[in-house]
Amino acid sequence: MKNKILVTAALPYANGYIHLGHIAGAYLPADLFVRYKRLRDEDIIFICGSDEHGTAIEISALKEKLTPKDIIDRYHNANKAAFEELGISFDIFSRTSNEIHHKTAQDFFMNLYEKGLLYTKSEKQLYSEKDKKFLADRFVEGTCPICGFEEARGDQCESCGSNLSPLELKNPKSKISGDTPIVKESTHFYFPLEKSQKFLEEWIQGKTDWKSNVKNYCEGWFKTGLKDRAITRDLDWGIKLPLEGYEGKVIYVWFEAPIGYISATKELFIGKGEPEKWKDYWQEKDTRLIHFIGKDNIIFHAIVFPAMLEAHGEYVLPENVPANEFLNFEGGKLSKSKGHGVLVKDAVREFNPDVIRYTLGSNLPENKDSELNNDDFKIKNNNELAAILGNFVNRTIVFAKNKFDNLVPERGDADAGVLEEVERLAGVVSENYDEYRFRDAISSTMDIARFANKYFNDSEPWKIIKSDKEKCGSIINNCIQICGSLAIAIAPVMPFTSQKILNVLKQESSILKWENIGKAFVKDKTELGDNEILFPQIEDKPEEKAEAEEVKEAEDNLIDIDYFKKIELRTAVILECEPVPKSKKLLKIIIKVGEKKKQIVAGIAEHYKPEELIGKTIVVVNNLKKSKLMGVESHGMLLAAKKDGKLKLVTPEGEIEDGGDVS
Ligand code: B3M
Ligand code: ZN
Repeated sequence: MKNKILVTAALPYANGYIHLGHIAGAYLPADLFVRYKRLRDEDIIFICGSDEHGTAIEISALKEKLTPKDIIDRYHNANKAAFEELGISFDIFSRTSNEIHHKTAQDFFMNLYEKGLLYTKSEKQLYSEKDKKFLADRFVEGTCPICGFEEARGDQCESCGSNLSPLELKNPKSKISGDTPIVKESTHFYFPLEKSQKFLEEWIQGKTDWKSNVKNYCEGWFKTGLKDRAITRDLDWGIKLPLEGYEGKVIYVWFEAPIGYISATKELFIGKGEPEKWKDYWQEKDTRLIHFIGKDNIIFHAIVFPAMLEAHGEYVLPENVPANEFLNFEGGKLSKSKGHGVLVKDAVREFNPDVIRYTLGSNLPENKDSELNNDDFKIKNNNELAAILGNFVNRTIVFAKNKFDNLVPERGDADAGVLEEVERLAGVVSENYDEYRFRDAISSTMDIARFANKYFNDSEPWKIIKSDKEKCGSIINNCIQICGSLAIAIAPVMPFTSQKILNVLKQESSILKWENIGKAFVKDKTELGDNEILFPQIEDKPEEKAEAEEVKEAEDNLIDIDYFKKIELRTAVILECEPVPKSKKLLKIIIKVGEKKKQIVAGIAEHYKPEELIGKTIVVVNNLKKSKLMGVESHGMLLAAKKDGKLKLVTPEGEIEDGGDVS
């Protein structure tokens, strides 16, 4: 039996809209991993939800003159919808305001309390007489004692990333009223993190497969020495302490939020009618618990929560915490708390969700911060998705439609090794997914499409069809099978496109199993569905286009129509053609332009054989001054189009006599 896999992605605060930085930090890598593992038939669940307590929520409510409940409802629903539109496939997206979570978190707290692991301590806290309350965490702002940033929050400095306590801030001010707080004593419960250090250090040392950014970060904490942490706060909004005599206190948000992963798992299985089954995932010791997070949450997921789970004793500890760094957008940090960034809800209106997933996935900040520009979506769509993947699927389907009556041609036995190669390439993709290298997983996925295009080009079915239709059918069958394999291989990163390919191939979703990659599962004579351009070109927006054109005009030295009219373009028919002696590139060509015969020399010998050209109608510049190329006279110039080193003659569509005016 395979081990169960329990994947969590950080619970986003329900006080703002999810942006692309969050997606690149935690949700997309988690979704890639989960979707890949599902294709491998693993027993895996994917847990997330909104983090709905803490001062972050209360502050947003104050700012907007709403209640915390208004705030969390608005953002929970909006974020849930945005995740769905982007194809982030949680098994559940729960919320920490649910009763089941309050109960689970209180039970967890009581478990530690009853074991005598927690202790109380009276401590100095900031208190605002004007606001009549203790100013916990984000209720205070002031100057960071480490880097001098003037808007550091009471819990953390956004500028240098240091974790802080309100008392450490210089010039503290209330976020509510701007009042300068006084210092007053308050009693809180503490979790003995200092005692856990030895255990945690040894435990993390054994994690040889953790990413170095995560391990280094933890080691930094161990060097400074872990300190006990207060796990209660003087606040109204939050999970009440389940103990008499502590009214007005709630459980600290960072203590209860990770427990939200457990509560959400319970809720998931209650919904499935198996209320005890959550235990199989949290309490079976072979479960692989994996937390996907951004780097600012490492301390809580790699140190504090494991220490809590260890202290509780009945839970598995994370096998891995593959945290990502930050994604910068157009040179600036994407940060929800400063209200700057690209929101998922807006991005999905503008771009195909798979294009967003692919573009972000190719730029994941896996080992260091990464950079994204708005143009990247267009560039990735046009230059990679459309040019490589979309192109291959399209040319295959169009060929089958036009030449094989829209049916999958018979399999035959041409090029038996191609599907094996596809399978081998998919093996590389697998390794990357298994080892949390998602950027590599995505680029190695594209290698399959690159290979597919090369196969199409090299086998030249458009030529073979003239001499051997059966063999051509066999080649196209291979290409169709590769389309099928691609639908599976791209499914983790581009689930919507995967489905579109399956629709054209008339395949059920049950075919989506990794083991089917490289198999010929599309049956002969299957009638193909409607072809759809998978990745339409993304054009510049009108204003960008106008700007680009202006720039181009200045650069290009544009000509006016009269200038163009001086060039006499005519149709001509090729009568004779031969290589120019000692030249690799030049052909000597005799053409007829209406009544006149003339000789031209053209540099197309590497692209056309002389005999292929005879009889072709082409377009020539008819009024070019005479020139000599390798000693041979030329009285004109033919037109040809060039792309990626390939050259094709410009020819008029349909029948037209030589000597015709081209304008
Ligand atoms: N809500 C922090 C954040 O949104 C926090 C994560 C909780 S994970 C248990 O970045
Ligand atoms: Zn700082």
